[in-house]
Amino acid sequence: MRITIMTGDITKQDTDAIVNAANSSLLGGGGVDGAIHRAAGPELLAYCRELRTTTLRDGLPVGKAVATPAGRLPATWVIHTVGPNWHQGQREPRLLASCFRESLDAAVAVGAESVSFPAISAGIYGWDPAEVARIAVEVLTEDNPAWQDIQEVRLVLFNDHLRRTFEDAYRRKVNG
Ligand code: AR6
Repeated sequence: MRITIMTGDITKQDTDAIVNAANSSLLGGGGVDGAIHRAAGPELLAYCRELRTTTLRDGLPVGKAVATPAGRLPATWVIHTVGPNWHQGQREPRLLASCFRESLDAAVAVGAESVSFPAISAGIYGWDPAEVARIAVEVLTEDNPAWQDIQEVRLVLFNDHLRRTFEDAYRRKVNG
């Protein structure tokens, strides 16, 4: 799995899947969630609403992920995951690690070979971006045979400062 760290807008990525930092309702919000729904068009919300009336009546729990088609986006799939909310006391690293892990599992399940991630929980949900970067890199460098068909993971950060934070975390990880 090749890991690319870049500055950019995740809604523009042409990877097979992009990950949405959603909330449990799956019915949209601000930040990257709002941007993804705006760019994808109403079809994406319709898929999410359908999940809420069928398999996810109580919403998507923190740390879980679910895939839907991506509407008008260049990607084929949107993988919605719910990061932990620091402001609500959800501060365990394993919850955020689970978002990255379950998103890759969901990508494999739909046959996606390339996946773009945003900095889950590093915005409205209030996590320290350096901690998000550390956890993301930790999971993405795991040698997990279940993810062997994934060729590329793109970490798509909204500004250069955040990109550097992720690059530093990656460098620290690979250099031991
Ligand atoms: N492309 C890439 N990254 C982006 C984009 C974009 N188009 N837009 C924002 N970001 P956030 P969270 C970055 O707040 O902290 C929503 O209301 C942003 O700069 O989107 O997990 C949901 O519905 C930040 O670095 O997600 C939830 O209620 C990162 O994406 C809640 O926010 C994540 O910030 C989730 O909060």
